[in-house]
Amino acid sequence: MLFNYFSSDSPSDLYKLRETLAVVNFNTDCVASPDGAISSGLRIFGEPVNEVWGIRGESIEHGQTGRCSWRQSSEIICAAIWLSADECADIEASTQDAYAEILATLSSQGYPYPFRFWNYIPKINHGDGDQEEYKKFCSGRLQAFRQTNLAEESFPAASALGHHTHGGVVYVLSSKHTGIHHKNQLQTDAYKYPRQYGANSPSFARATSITVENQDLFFISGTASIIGHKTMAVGDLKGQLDTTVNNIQHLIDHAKQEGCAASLKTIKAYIRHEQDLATCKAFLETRFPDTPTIFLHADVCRDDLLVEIECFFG
Ligand code: 3EB
Repeated sequence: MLFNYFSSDSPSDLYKLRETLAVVNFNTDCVASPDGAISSGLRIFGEPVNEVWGIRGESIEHGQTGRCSWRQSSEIICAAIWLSADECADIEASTQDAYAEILATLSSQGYPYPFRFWNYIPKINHGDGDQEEYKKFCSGRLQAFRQTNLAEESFPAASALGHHTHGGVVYVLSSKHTGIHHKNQLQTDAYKYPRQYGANSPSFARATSITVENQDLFFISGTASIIGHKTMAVGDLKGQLDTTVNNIQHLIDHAKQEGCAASLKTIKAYIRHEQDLATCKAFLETRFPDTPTIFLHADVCRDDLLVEIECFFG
């Protein structure tokens, strides 16, 4: 059984637990860490905790293939790869290489079906038009997916955010069996966004569900205030929160209709401006009072988006 929780214990203590699949940490540089933590480069608001993924009742094997670090249980692997600050200077080529390497590792380890990606890169909104870092990142990712013959319908759930340190990281959960990748009827599929959002569209599904050893898992991608392909409520935090949570609720209702039995376990909220923290916190505490939530300082990939929210159901 896959579980996710937030813990203030150190990554090395968390890895002493045999069930720990991955520890993602915050408030550190975005570089591979000797303690095995997946350092994100993001700053966390409030008490510093780590994001922990575990597999109940299993022991975890770990290793390194090329630049890719991984930990695996019988059914799920978590793999991570970092981009150095120098590599981030050419984010398109470096993203393509990193994705090619991580996808090759998932296959060679025997878990060829990625179901959830996280991407944290520096200066995500720097550059104009097609030269914006996020758009170049999207081009590199899409080229790697094409090269690996991963079709649009197989693009998994993802989040892509900017942090304020150097270097980048991609980490992924992947399985031996395929998941189901969901659309949101309220939003244009990201991989079909019109040309104005970049030469190569973002490659992700709005949500992915997968059943692993009889457990239903459901991952909602980083979700923002977008309806169709347009940003809604520009400059209006409350309006963006409403639209975002409405998008999330729509995905939850759709998953329930399809028979998904997973329940909401954790939320990660990414906030562009620190001064918006209190409002975001109050809003999510009202909407999801019983769900452990962390708030991270991050740049959202469209510069008019103030907040992005992702959810895990298990
Ligand atoms: C959006 O809906 C907002 O490029 O992997 C959300 C989740 C967003 C994932 C990605 C981007 C990504 O277009 C941005």
